[in-house]
Amino acid sequence: MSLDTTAPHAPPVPVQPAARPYPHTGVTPSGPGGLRRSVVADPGMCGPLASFVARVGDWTWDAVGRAADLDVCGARGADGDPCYLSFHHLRLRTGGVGRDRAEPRRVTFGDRLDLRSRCYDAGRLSVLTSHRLAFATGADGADGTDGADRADGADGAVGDPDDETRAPHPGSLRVDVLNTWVTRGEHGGNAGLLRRPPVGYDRTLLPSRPDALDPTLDCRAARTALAFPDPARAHWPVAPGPAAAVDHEIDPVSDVNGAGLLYFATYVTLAERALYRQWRERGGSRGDFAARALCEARISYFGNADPDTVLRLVPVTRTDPAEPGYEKTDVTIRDVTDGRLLAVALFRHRFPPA
Ligand code: KGA
Repeated sequence: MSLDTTAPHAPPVPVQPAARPYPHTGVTPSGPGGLRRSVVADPGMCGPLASFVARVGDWTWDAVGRAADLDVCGARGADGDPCYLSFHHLRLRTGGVGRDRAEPRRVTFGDRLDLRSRCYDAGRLSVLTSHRLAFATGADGADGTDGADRADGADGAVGDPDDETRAPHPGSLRVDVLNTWVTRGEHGGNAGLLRRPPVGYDRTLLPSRPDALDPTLDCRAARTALAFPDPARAHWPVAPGPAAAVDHEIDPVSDVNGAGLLYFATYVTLAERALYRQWRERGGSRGDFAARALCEARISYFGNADPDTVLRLVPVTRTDPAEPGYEKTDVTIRDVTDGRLLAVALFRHRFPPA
């Protein structure tokens, strides 16, 4: 036991030792295509949304590798060229209200988290992975439930088709990720990726994707409308202020992944940065930007780009006429040179948390 010596005139206050290490590397299989993972949040996944999303990406590759019995990182096509399980669509939704909303930015060092993941065959060389993440309480996640109940709700097991489209429970968040196997085309470069399966990939090892989890129609619509379909909020007016297009030269220091591709988490960083810049131009403060609660983040990846590319990001923000602190922003990301659409993103935020 150590003693608190910061207050010399007060009686010494015993400081409890940190809880014993949590088995954070624990991964157990959980039905077809599924696994459960105990996580202790480390600094690499905390803070920026993109850091959290990057960790979700690692969990996704690991889950697919286990479910399909494949070395995802070393995957190669029949011609010997590398194949990448590229991120094609990502949707993150947070459960809970006000300050209890289970937001990625609330995750801090040492938090105990329960992760349930399931991979599905999504056709056309694609895999859909559904992750549910819940804050556990207590040193072992032992809060009266085993943590799993908190992730899934006591009323539905993971894999229950009736449960698959459910919004996240209070205290949990869910991330649904669609990945597609790709390789570089004959001219190399990142602009013209091609669908290509790696040797040894057996989609029959994965359960079929529930139709309700198919993002294809939404993504197709987003590609033409430059925003995801959202009839319930179609009447929201565009917030007054500048359109605030942001040009960004892909930065080889920070934006490119270990395979030379524009990193999927970088798209999130750039889109959020465009949001922030627009927020500031609308007169918002730094503090208020950070205080907003993230309800949803969504992104469709339509293309990649080479490191010498300049990107143009255009955010369009709309406000709920009935609740002015409730906003959604659609962001497009294009190659400036030819106007090629690389991604469409959506963010929904509430401020102040209520
Ligand atoms: N999500 C879901 N469905 C989509 C979609 C999207 N983003 N984009 C297109 N679709 C649907 C589309 O509606 C169409 O449906 C079908 O997929 C084929 O589209 O056939 P339908 O029913 O009409 P399309 O455009 O013809 O596909 P394609 O030309 O074959 O191109 C597919 C790829 C995956 C090659 C292309 O979309 C692409 O390059 N996307 C970018 C992928 C990417 O770069 N991700 C980030 C890279 O980083 C990364 O993944 C890793 C691993 N990382 O960073 O570590």
